[in-house]
Amino acid sequence: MNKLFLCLMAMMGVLTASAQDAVLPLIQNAKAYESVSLNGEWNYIVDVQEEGYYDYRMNPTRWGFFQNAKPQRPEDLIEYDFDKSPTMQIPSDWNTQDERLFFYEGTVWFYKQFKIQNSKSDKVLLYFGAVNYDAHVYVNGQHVGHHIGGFTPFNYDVTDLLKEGENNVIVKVDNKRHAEDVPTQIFDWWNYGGITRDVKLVKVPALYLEDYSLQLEKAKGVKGEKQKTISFSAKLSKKEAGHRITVSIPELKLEKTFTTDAEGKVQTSTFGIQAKKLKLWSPENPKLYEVRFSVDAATITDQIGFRTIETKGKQILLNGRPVFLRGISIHNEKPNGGGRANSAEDARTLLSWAQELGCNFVRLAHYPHHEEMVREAEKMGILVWSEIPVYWTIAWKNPKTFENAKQQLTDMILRDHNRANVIIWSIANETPHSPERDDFLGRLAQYARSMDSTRLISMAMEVTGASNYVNRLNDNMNKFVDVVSFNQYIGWYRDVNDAPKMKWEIPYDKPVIISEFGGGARYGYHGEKNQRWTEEFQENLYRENIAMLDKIEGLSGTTPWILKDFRSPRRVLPGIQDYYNRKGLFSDKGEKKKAFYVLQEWYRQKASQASH
Ligand code: GCB
Repeated sequence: MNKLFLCLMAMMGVLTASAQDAVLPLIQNAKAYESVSLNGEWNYIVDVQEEGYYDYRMNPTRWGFFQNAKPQRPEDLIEYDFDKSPTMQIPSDWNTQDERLFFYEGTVWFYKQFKIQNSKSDKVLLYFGAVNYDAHVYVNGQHVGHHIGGFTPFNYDVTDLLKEGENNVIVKVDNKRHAEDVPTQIFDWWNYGGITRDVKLVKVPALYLEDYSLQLEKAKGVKGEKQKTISFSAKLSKKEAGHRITVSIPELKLEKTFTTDAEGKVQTSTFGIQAKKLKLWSPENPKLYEVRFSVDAATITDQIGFRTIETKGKQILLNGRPVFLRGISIHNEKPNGGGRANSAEDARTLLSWAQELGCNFVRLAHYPHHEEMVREAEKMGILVWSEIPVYWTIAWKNPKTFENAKQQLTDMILRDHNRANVIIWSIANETPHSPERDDFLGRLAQYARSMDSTRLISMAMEVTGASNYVNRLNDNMNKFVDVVSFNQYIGWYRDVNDAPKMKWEIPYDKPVIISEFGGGARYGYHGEKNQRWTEEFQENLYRENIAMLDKIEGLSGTTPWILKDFRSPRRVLPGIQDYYNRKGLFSDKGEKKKAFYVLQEWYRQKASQASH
């Protein structure tokens, strides 16, 4: 097959054998391996009409930009040139990097040239932390894969495509919205496009641990037990029996060896450890152990904490003791101004604000955040609710939409299932009730549970059964979730004076989380408490809501909306919103609004009453 034919096949979605082989399941703990960062300056071409992809008849073009062609003779016609195109820093979103692209939703091509010298590694994976939304990836002109979903990592085996000396990666990124996508066409946050998280080449051995899970077994009443049980499972990158996988925790003087079955797996196996030896992970003591995993001669390390999370009636039990989740919702936006947050430093700033507020919990809304948000939160002792963007009116009947949501859920779980602080997988937000939606979400919840039975499943529901002053939660999804969570906006989308009169009926014997409440205020705008958009209005709204919500039976936590003002195309009011949703307790520049102190005060009280 000649190269042009291969390229055409790739363009038409007919992947070549090598390209198809390149798509690999997500590697567990990519951080643990030696890697070469491809972050930094990438050239980019804004391609409004996808000239680099289709010809004028909408067939695959023979001028495909992925070829990075250069004129060979003076008469050659080539109408693009990556080397002469502008550059932007990767990772980033294009909207805040180039002012022409602030509102742009479409295709941008990215190009990075890099050198490989004396590379000695058995296998090389090209790893993307996230690309929003639709990405075609090419290495040295060869299509290696197509990925959809803007917030989850993915990787390809590019070992055979790389060569000594100069190489290039080209990524076609498209963030146009479609009704069948996840999220769908309408959502209340900025559709930041681009290669928004780190890109790297990860060097792995020929045989490596594709996935592993190490955690404390869920057991009622762990308190007082003499022996605790740890469970381990693993999967190699090849289906080969007889390989030895050793798990060791030097600090605990613990070492166990397991042998893989014909599938290359270690099925869930358990072993005991003396209870008094093991320090459990908790917000008060976020203890992480260094754990070494060896496959044959190769060893990687991870930092792992041990804790249990379960529910009992209307309580959430962390390490066997009831916990009240003093939370806040967060978007994965930079702490100062808009733009996608993309570093551990951004994560630390956002999380330190949450801690100052008195939080022991964050809802990472409405999609999987940067891995560092989860890892930093784990080190800081902050529990996490992690979510996929099944948001509002998803195309419930479309099987591809279901597969897409399922894939995003899979990759979210795969990436973070060894993080002790992640306690809730959320499968949706504010979805309209219908039999199709129930079927979709029911299957998704069951799938999430089959992937990870050790954590709690939830989703942010809506209150639908409201009569005058009685709010009744009535959602068929109740039977699939461990924690009943719902959003409510008394004081913002409904009169705040209703708050003292409201009665809440939650007819389920399950813990309750109020996954959203809040209202907007522009920082520095002051007035009476009934003057919308003032800090005083928002402050009063928080006071009234807290008084009302605190009375809900089984209330196990809240994650008010939201830590910081965030960009949204829905929020256009000049002088007030200016394309920001103003429900933040911090302004977009990180200034505290008055309502911050109201919530902080309540959380202080809650903390002083709590065992966690
Ligand atoms: C909601 C959504 C959230 C919005 C928020 C609002 O219920 O879940 O994504 O941003 O309301 O500000 O209206």
